[in-house]
Amino acid sequence: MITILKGKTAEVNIDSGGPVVIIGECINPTRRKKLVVSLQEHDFTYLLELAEAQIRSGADILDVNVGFPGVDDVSLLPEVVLALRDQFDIPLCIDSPNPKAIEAALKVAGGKCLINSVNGEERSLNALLPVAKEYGAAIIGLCMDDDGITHDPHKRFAIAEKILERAMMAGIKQEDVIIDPLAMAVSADPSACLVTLATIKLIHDKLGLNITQGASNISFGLPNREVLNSAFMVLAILNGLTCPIANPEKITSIVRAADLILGRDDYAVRFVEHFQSESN
Ligand code: THG
Repeated sequence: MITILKGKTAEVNIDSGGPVVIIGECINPTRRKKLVVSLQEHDFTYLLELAEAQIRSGADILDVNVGFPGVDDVSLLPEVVLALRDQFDIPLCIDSPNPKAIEAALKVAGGKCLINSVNGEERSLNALLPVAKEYGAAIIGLCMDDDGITHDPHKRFAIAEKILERAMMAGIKQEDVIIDPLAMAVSADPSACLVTLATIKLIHDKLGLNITQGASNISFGLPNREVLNSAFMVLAILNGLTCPIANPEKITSIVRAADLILGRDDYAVRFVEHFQSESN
């Protein structure tokens, strides 16, 4: 299954049998005070620096989230999208809990964006599927619904199936549905990672869809988070994760290694290139 996303002219293929595609997470005010302050002042210099640094480190797509307390995201999200569009030809992943902000951003974005995110709740499906169809966007579907988050992989899978079915009924192609199985903190629940890995495998094997997931959720509250995130990342890739949302500065090396090991990097071209460009 191939999901095609577009920037202004550039295309990125997320291929469920191909190399991993990295969605850069850093345009997100969580724990980035400097981004909040600069966005409040409508100064996009730091935002553009974050974009540039992530692209240099291996991001194929940029997640764009401007959520902070008091923000008017219906006006700010499209402004930020335009500033990024002006400077970079990279597909965007529009990340907001507010469907109105997502729609406002898609209106100005052009290309083919990814909506982050839809979930199995009726309210979410009804608000966002028509918007995705109208603007030709792909969607990320989170495996949660009106009953919350389940710890049964088969139930998470059933939610993924429901999102896919409803998306197709709304006229969205199946390759434009990417599933996020949800990853919870392993410090709070010893089986949290196993549930996610089992869900990934079910979705990969039975639906063949592309799969995304935040890289750092599992390690909340623990030391050496990067080691844990990396170990989980390679296991998730083996099970069918194809487009993680992560910090490219921290994740690209392990992703290139996993692709090489899994036979998705002929003659180690991308692996070698990555470490050559890192040492420059
Ligand atoms: N699924 C989907 N979308 C998501 C998430 C997900 N969007 C938001 C989030 N999770 C992914 N994005 C971020 C953005 C920033 C940070 C973490 C996740 C962050 N983290 C710490 C920091 O920088 O201090 C540490 C991260 C790091 O090691 O760099 O800022 O799960 N669909």
